[in-house]
Amino acid sequence: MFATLEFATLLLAVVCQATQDNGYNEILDEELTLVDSQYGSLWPLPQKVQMSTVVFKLSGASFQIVDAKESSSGASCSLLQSAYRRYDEYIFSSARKQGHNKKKLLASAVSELQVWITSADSECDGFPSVTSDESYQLSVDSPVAVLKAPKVWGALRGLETFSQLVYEDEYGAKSINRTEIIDFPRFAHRGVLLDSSRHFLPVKVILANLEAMAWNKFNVFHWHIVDDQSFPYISRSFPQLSQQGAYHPYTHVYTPSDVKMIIEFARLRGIRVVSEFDTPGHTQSWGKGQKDLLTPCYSGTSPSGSFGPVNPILNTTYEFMSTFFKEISTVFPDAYIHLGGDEVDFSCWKSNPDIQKFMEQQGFGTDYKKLESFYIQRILDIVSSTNKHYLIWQEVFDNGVKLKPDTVVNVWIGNKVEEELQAVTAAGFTTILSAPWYLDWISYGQDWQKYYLAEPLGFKGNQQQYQDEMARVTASGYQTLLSTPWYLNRISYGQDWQAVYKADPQAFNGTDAQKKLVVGGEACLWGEYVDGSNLTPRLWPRASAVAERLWSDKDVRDLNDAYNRLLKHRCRMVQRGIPAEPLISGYCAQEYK
Ligand code: CP6
Repeated sequence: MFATLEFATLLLAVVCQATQDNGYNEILDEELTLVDSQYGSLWPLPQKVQMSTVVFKLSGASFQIVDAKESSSGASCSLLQSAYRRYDEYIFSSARKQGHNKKKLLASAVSELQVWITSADSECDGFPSVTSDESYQLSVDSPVAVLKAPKVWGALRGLETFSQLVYEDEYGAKSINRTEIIDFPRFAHRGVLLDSSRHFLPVKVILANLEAMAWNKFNVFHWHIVDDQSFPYISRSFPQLSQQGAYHPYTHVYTPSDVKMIIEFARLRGIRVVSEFDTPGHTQSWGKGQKDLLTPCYSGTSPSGSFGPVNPILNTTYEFMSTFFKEISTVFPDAYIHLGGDEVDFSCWKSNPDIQKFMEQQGFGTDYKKLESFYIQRILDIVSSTNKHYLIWQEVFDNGVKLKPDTVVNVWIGNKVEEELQAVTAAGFTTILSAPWYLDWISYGQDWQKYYLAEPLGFKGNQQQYQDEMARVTASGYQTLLSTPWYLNRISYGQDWQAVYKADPQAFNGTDAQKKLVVGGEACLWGEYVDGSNLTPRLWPRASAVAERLWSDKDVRDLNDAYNRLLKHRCRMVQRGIPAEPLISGYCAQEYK
């Protein structure tokens, strides 16, 4: 009796309002599920694809990937031989070798993929570079498919494409359509930035993501290896840098053999490893193991005990940098080193009387950009003397540092991107774009704080939609339960890959010559909010959108077609063992185990 009465008054109104952006995504979602792509699951889309409706079977247990007889590269090329094994495994996974049709050739089957390196020098034992030829031609026919590429780099890209063409028919038989593909990248520099300083990234996680990069035809791993928070790189010349500056001197470090392994794993997949040692800012962790490297900050007339950017007025600084970058130039084989140069905070330099005196002596007045330029200029000279080229963040260019003509300017600041690209290329510099692709930018920052501070009783403030609803419901005398502010699935809600997909590196006002100077772009996953536990699903398939923008023709922008292919591409990554996050509701034939 009592129970029934009470129950009647206990009607709960659960407030779960949809927001406006939600509605938008629902509409897009509907539109995007209409048709299957004529291009199957190809990602990124090749430059020219002719796919026929004629279907061949891969002849079960006997199908092989082999060197073409005419190929300039043979059994001694371990890069290719290991790629054949990898792709054989991807194509057949476990489904193989139980085939009944062992030697019996099917009437219309593909029995071999012949890989034919056409140039005399296959570059099998070399390192990929910004000028590497990644082009290839793929002809899928019966009884053999042929993959022709001038260099091994194109063969690697073509093997990935071939594996993407294979699908299972309704009986589970591996099938492939007759297809002709001519392919090459739109941009030479297609990078992913990972940050191993804000959080240590286990080697296994880095390798897994290099693997996924190859599936997406990315070719640069921009390794932002050290920063303020930690120094995990073990230096031969200055072991105390990691001993004092790493999160842990033995477990949270990259040994010389770790670094070697990462570089070789990347090379075997046609990926360059471009290391970044960011100075003079972002160097707090360096100061722990290297006395007098950083600028002592002053409060009034005495040192405050805290430190600022690298001290640019001491000879010892340049002696240290000289030894350090000599080491780096031998450890990392790539022709480029990223020297950072971003976000230099002048307040500490300004507070230091020795620096003030130096500024006077040099005639810099109070223009600390001149001091920054003075420092960077000397670092650039040091690095040039090791015969390396360099990349720098855009501030170095913006501040008027004199740069060598081969410098690559990395544009990252999100406003006035077009103006910046215009200015950099007008000055004749090569540039790569990162600004639209900060994949760490979710609802940026520590969004738990927003959830934590949202107040169920705060509806008098009337600041948010749900607060009106709460006021209305409670005014009618009902109890309520609030869910709106705590939708933990809302990141930047919906399919944020679409905005990423649309951004174009060459969409600025400039001559054709200027546009040629844009050599590519990078997807950046800064490390503040990611470590080994969430890096991979946060990166994929969102970085895949960047991959297609940088590889495929500029007119490949159809979101419907992209959506259909990306769904399958994402399921393929899941099937190959990468926990790529879903785009939206749906399922994969084989879920992640
Ligand atoms: N670390 C370093 C960072 C960033 C940069 N450099 C950064 C700045 C702003 C955003 C994201 C990342 N975390 N060394 C700038 C290139 Cl939004």
